[in-house]
Amino acid sequence: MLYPEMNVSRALIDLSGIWEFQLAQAEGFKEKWTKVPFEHPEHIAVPASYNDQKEGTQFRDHYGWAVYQKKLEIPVMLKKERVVLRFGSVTQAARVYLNGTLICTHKGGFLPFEVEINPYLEEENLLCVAVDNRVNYGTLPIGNEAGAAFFGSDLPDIESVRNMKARPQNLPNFDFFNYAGIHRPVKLYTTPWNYIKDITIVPDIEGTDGIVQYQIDCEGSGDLHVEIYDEAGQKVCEGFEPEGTLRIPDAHLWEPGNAYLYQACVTFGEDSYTQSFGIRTVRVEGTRFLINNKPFYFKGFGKHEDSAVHGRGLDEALNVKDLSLMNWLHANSFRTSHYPYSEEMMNLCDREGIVVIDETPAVGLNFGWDDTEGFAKFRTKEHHEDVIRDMIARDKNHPCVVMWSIANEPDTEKQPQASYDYFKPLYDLAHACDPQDRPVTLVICQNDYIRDLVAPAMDVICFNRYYGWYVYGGNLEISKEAFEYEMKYWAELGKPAMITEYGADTVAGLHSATPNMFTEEYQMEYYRAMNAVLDQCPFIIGEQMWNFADFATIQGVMRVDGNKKGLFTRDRRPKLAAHYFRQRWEEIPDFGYKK
Ligand code: BDP
Repeated sequence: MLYPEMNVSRALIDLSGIWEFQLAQAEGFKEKWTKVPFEHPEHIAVPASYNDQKEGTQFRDHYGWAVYQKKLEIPVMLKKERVVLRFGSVTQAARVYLNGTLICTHKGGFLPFEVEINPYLEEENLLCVAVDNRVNYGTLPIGNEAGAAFFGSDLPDIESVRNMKARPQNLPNFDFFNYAGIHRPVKLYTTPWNYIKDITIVPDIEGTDGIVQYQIDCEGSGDLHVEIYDEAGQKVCEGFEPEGTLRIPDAHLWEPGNAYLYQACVTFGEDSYTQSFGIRTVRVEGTRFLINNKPFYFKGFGKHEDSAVHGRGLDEALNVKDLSLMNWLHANSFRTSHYPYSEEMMNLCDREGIVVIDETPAVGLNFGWDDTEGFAKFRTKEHHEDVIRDMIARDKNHPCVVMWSIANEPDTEKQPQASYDYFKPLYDLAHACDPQDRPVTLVICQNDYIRDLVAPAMDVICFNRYYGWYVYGGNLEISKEAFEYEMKYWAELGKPAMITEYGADTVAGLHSATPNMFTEEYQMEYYRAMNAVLDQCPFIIGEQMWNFADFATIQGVMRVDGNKKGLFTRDRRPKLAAHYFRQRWEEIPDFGYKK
C-alpha cells in the first residue's frame, strides 16, 4: 500500500486538527450521529488517543464506541479526480460514514486503510468515524473475556459489587495502556482515474552494483516509465515495463547508521509517484544475521508509541527525539513492540539508518495460569493472517525493516503442538508475503523452553528474559548462572539468537549504594550482569533491552504509574543505565562484533 504523497499529479490534504467527539455506548451509537452534527460535542485533537486529552474516568476507562465528526467541503477542482480518504490507523476498530452512508469498516488498530469517496460526495459533507476500543479473544492485541476477572471471589455479595462485576470493561491481556482513537493522520488524496496502485522493490547486490527488481501495479491504461535517481538527483537507470530488473552501477548501499536512499520515480499516464528505497540485503547464515553480507549486531530496545497527553497518537517531534537519543546511545535498532508503528516513523528510520524488527499486534496469546482450554479459545487466526499480510504490504519496501516478528510472547510451551500448528503456517505466510523474503521470527517468553517447538522453527530465536527481575529478582548472581545455563541450550540449536527484552523496573531518582530492586544502580548492575553472559555467546546476534522509555499501562498493583523499565523516563530523561549503555554500545561495532 502506497504512503500518500503530494506531487504534480496528486493533491494531498491532511485532516489533522480539532474534531467533534462524543463517547458512545459499548454496544453502539445513535444512528443519527452518522448524519447530523452533534448538538453538544467535545473537542478532541486528531491524531491522538482520546483517553488523556480530557479529565475523568469516563475518558480514561471508556469501553466501546466513541464517535468523531468532521465537516468537509472538497474543492471542486479536486472532485474531477479520484478522491481517496485514508486513515493511518484507528484503534481498535472503525466504521466510517460519509453523509450517513457506511463507506468502510476496518478491524485492527495499527495499520492503514482507505476508501474511494467520489460516489458519496456532496457539496457539504459530514464525515463520521466510529471507533471501538474493545479487546477480546478475537482481537489483536488480546483482551480477556472473563468479565471482571480481577475481582476476588471472596468479595461480599452486595449489590454494588455485583454491579461493578457486571459492568463491561476492557481487560487487556497485555502490558500497555489500551489507548484508543484516531491515532495517525487522516488524509484525503487524489489520483487521476488511471493510477499507480502499488510499487514493489526488491534490491540486491552484485559486486559493486545494485540490482533493482521492481513491479508496478496500475489501474487502467497508460504509458509507464520508471526512473531511478540517486541522492545527488542524478538519473542512474530507467525502465519502461511494469516489471523488470534494473542495474545501478557502483551503488551506494543502505547501511545501519549510514542510510542512502534512491528514488524510483514512476509515471503512468497522467499519474506519478516516487517510491524511495535502499540497496541492502538481509540474510541469515548459520548463527549470523547478515546485512549487506556482513554479520550485524542488534543494539537497541523494545519501544512503545506512548507519550503524555498524545497517548499512542503520532508525535513526529517525539519520533525525531527518540532517534536522536538512539544515536546518542550508539544504538542501531529497535523492535516495534507490540504492533506496527506509524508509517512516519518507518520513513524516518529509512532516512536515519535505524534497523527495525517489525512486529504484528499479536500480543497476549497466552492462557493464564489455570486455563485448560488453551489455543482453542482464541478466535484470531484469520485476523492474524490479515495483519501479517497488511503489515508486510505496507512495509515491504522499507530498507530499515530487516525482520518480521509475527507475535510477542504467545504461550508456546503449555500446548507445544497446538502452538506449532497455529504459528508455523503464519511463519510460512509471512515468508510468502514478503517479496524481499526477510527473516521471520516470533518472540518467546520465559517458560519451559525445552518444550517449545515454535522458536526452533523460526529463522532467528528471539527471547524475552527476566532473570534478575520476575525470576530470582534481586539476586543477580543466581540470575546470571541461570541465564548462562539456559544459553547452553540455545547454543546447541545452531541458529542465531537475540534477547528482545530484558529489564528491571527503575524509579528515576531512586538510588542506593548497594543495588536494590527499583533503584537506578540495580538497573545498571542488572544489565552489566546479563550483558556479561551475552558477550560469552557467539550465537547471540543482538541485545534489545526493555524498554526504551517508561510507558503507560493499566492500573494495578504491579505498576506504579506505568511500567518503569525505561532507559529513559517517559519525558525522555536518561536514567543511570542509559550512560552505561552509551559507553558499552560505543565500543560494540554494528558489524563483526560476534565473529
Ligand atoms: C514482557 C512483555 C512486555 C512487558 C514486559 C514487562 O512482552 O510487554 O511490558 O514483559 O513486564 O512479558 O515489563
